[in-house]
Amino acid sequence: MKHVSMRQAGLRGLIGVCHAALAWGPSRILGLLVSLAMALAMTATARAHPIDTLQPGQWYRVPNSKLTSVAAQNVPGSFGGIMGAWSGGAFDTTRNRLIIWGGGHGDYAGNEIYAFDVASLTWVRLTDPSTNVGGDANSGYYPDGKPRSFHTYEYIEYVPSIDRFCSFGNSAGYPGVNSTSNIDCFNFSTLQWEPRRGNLPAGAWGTPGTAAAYDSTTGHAFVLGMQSSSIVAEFNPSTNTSTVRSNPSYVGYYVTAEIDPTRRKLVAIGSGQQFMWDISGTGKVNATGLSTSGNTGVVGAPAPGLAYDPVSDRLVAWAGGADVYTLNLDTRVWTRHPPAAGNSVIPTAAAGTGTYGRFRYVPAYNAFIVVNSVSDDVYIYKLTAGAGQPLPPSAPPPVPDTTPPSVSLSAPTSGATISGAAVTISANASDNIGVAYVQFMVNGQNLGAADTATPYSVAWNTTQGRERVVHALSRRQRCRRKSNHLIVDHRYRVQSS
Ligand SMILES: [Ca+2]
Repeated sequence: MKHVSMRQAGLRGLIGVCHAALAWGPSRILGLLVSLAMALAMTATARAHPIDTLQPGQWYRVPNSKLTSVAAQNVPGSFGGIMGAWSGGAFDTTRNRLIIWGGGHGDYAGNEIYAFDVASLTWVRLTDPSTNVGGDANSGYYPDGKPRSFHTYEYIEYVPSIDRFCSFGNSAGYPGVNSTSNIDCFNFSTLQWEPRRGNLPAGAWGTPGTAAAYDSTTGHAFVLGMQSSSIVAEFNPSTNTSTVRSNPSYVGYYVTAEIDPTRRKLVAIGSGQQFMWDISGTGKVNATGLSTSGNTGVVGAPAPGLAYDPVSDRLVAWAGGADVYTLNLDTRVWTRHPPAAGNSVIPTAAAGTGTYGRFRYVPAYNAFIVVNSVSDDVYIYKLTAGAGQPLPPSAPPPVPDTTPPSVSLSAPTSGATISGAAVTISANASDNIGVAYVQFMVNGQNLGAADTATPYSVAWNTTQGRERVVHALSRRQRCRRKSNHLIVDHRYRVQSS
């Protein structure tokens, strides 16, 4: 009689489930790259962007790009005040949009935000104006809790480090001339103003004409007050705290502020003034009068456009017409750049109240953008050759992990009698985010390497091992969640002779 012994062995399928970080395993990444390459190719052939063919020194007038086309209706005051009433703009480098927000005083009550989308060359109204424009003007807010309408001068900036559009203090809140030290930021994802992030120190607010600039090195914003006791404040958006960074000095109205990140200088220029602060260190620094030569005419303009160009490593100024000016902070020389031969587009005159932040650099296209009034078109200018730095493709939104993973041993069936040196064990595994791997185990020991791709299987040499020999058929299935692994046990009756 043939001797038959039975061993009982628990076979375990261990499934590793991708939570977030592991969700993009090698196979998933490959698929993403393929589809991205196809999308880019299709875009290039289907629709060229006018900026793509703009040559250095050329201007482009965007057809039908007057902000009036999307203006809010039935708002007290004149819509033109949103730019013309000493108001500026900012540039959202994440979404490639020029942001317009302003008005205030007796000019315009609307606190709605507009964006000019560079990719589609169209305006969009991101929010609607508050309907109740009463309340306490000293608070800086309308009764609905949203910031009032203000002369925004040059104190509004997009802050990439927190992906927010922020107002650093404010002036001339509708309908009066009230100023506040409020630091309010707007979230483009939720299209909501957030709770106040803090308040500026004295000297950085309270007078018209305040200017601000974003520092790409620190991710902080620098804010420059006006008049006799003006100071520079540095705002850290990760702690919502402001630090006084300069001793008080006199800075008159109508300047625009920008940071040269290469030389670590905060520069303010306009109405004949030129100031500079060294922001490379910490602590308080004094304003330095900036003595320049060359084509300095643009300095006399009220709050001219001023934006740093990373390609030429220059500050670029504009104050109407087709000429553009660059400042080399090493030599302190201004250079005038007349339009290129063949350029036929001349932008409209700058607003007499100032251009402020409505002249901006567009990194994605290596170009500049400006808008002068609600009834003027948008203009785009190319200073240097070369394409821009395309926006990074948006990361796919994280998938909520709401479904527990599941795994089962599909063959042989649990409780089956198996034998031999190469029994194929197969498993099924699934999860709403992704399955990282399936690890087979025998009595707690790994059986082969983790299987990272379907079909999940392993060859089991049942003639080896030290499993306990039993003579009764047994079957046990256990399932439990252990961290992000799901473990399923099957028991098999192993027959050997
Ligand atoms: Ca600025």
